[in-house]
Amino acid sequence: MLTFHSELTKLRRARTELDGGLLVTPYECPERVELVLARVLESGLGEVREPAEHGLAPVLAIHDRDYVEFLENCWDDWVAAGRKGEAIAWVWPTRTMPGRVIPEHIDGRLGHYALGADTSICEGTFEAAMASKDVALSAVDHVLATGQPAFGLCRPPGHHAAIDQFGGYCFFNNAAIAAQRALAAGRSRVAVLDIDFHHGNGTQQIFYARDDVLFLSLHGDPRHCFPHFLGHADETGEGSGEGFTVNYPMAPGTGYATWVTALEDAKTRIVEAGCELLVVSLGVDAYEHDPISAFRLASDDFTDVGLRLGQLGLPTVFLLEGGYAVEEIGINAVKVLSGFDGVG
Ligand code: SP5
Ligand code: ZN
Repeated sequence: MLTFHSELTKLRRARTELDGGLLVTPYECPERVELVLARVLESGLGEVREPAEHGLAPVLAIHDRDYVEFLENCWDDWVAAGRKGEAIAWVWPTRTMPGRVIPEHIDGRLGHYALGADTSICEGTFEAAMASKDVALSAVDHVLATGQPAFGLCRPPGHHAAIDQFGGYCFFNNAAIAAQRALAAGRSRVAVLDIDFHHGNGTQQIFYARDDVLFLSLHGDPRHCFPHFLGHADETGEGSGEGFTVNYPMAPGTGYATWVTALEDAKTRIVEAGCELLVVSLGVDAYEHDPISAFRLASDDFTDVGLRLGQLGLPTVFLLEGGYAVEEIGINAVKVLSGFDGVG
């Protein structure tokens, strides 16, 4: 399987993440890319290619222009306001203070466009997010052109990014951008299967009222797990999208036997909906030793995941999402890909 990778994805190196009341070094770091790339190369998965530059048009097919402009200018605006640290949101519209007017001050704008305080914006964030979506677009273009699978080594990840919100380490929703690309290329229905430990709230919101994208997510129950406010089983889509969102929230501590039952149910629904292309939001943070997650998948389970996804027989693009147990992130991601290729 081909891998698409860009060094430009490493342009974001945030120094701070608010975690448990402390400012820690972010879990989502550029070393993740190096670890996955090293494993791709040493496993002989296949050729590694640079993505093309795809510009902003495919981003604007998913995200609002004012949001994209906010991301492009946020760091400069923050510096111009005389701030010393990284840009972290700290005041929000809330249930009692709905926020009808987008603020002009950077502090208010950050709260408007952020869904949480886990993700700081630093120099290079916009450029890295641009490279990440280019990786996703070149990977899906390869699948569309050849029918062969591809892996987009995306970073920063994308599935928490909504139409006009960033957070959960995500800025542009790479999976949504790729799915939209497949529709634009003539596919009539696409599945986005999200196996990251965290619910893909952004992807769900983007496609919630649509029937051309089937979104399915296996994740930690939001009663206990980030992002906490979306991803319940009774969220099934709205309007013509009714039935095209499928959530499998599972308790912290869930192991592979339960998890794979959800995966098989998701596969059945993908077949029943007649999806013509599969986008896999490939987080590997369901791994038992992931530092911020709570499922108990073992390393070898990831090979089986790939094998089971391969059974669908669909043109498939894998896009990296989360996965933070540094050393194992490359091993586990490549296990899924090798399992899919039938060489696991
Ligand atoms: C793409 C992706 O996987 N995003 C996940 C974002 C999660 N951010 C909040 C993490 C909270 C971690 N708290 C863990 C406490 C252990 N020190
Ligand atoms: Zn995750």
